[in-house]
Amino acid sequence: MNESWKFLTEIHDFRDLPKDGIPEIVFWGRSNVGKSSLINSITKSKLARTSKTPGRTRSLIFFEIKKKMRFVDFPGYGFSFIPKKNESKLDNLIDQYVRKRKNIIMLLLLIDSLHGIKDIDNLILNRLNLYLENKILLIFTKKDRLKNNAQKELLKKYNEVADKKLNKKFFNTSIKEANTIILLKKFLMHSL
Ligand SMILES: Nc1nc2c(ncn2[C@@H]2O[C@H](COP(=O)(O)OP(=O)(O)OP(=O)(O)O)[C@@H](O)[C@H]2O)c(=O)[nH]1
Ligand SMILES: [Mg+2]
Repeated sequence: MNESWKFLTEIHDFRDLPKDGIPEIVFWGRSNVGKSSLINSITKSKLARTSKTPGRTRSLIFFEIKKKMRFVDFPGYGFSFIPKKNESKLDNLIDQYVRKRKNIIMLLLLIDSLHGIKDIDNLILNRLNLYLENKILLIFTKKDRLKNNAQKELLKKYNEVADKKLNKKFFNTSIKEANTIILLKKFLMHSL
């Protein structure tokens, strides 16, 4: 069931952002980490385009439910096969959005459970902390892919880093494990 989540708009320019106060929750993280898939899981829809090819999403995509809340599907970072000319405009848009957009109530930074927190994630996190420090949540995705105990132990370590070192609330999720999605969804819906 699609609970009346709708595609709202695709933004390439800061000036085109909706001018209202509807709260926005941003999904960000490395290319292919599962941002669009997580949005689809939470909204029980296929609204966000997912792909096996990294770098699929190249603009800010907005979904909305009943004029109450928006999810923003961000382009992934760390994908190096995009022409630089197009990237600087996108970087600029993201930078402006993060710095100036008052509607942001939360930013979910997605981390692949198997790969953990990379240098580029730390770089992004440091910058985000300047503007959105207490609105950032870490989401460790694709936890169904952890097959052995060593991998599961590593996720526990990443969780500990998130909590103790980075001072962030975190969730471990898999689009294949409904309970993990329900837990996160409850938290997001109660944040209004
Ligand atoms: N096993 C597993 N695969 C997942 C999960 N979430 C996403 N995937 C897969 O990971 C791939 C990338 O997912 P996307 O949702 O397109 O990732 P994205 O972060 O939106 O990617 P970009 O838009 O390119 O930055 C797809 O093949 C998904 O099916 C998960 O929880 N478990
Ligand atoms: Mg995507």
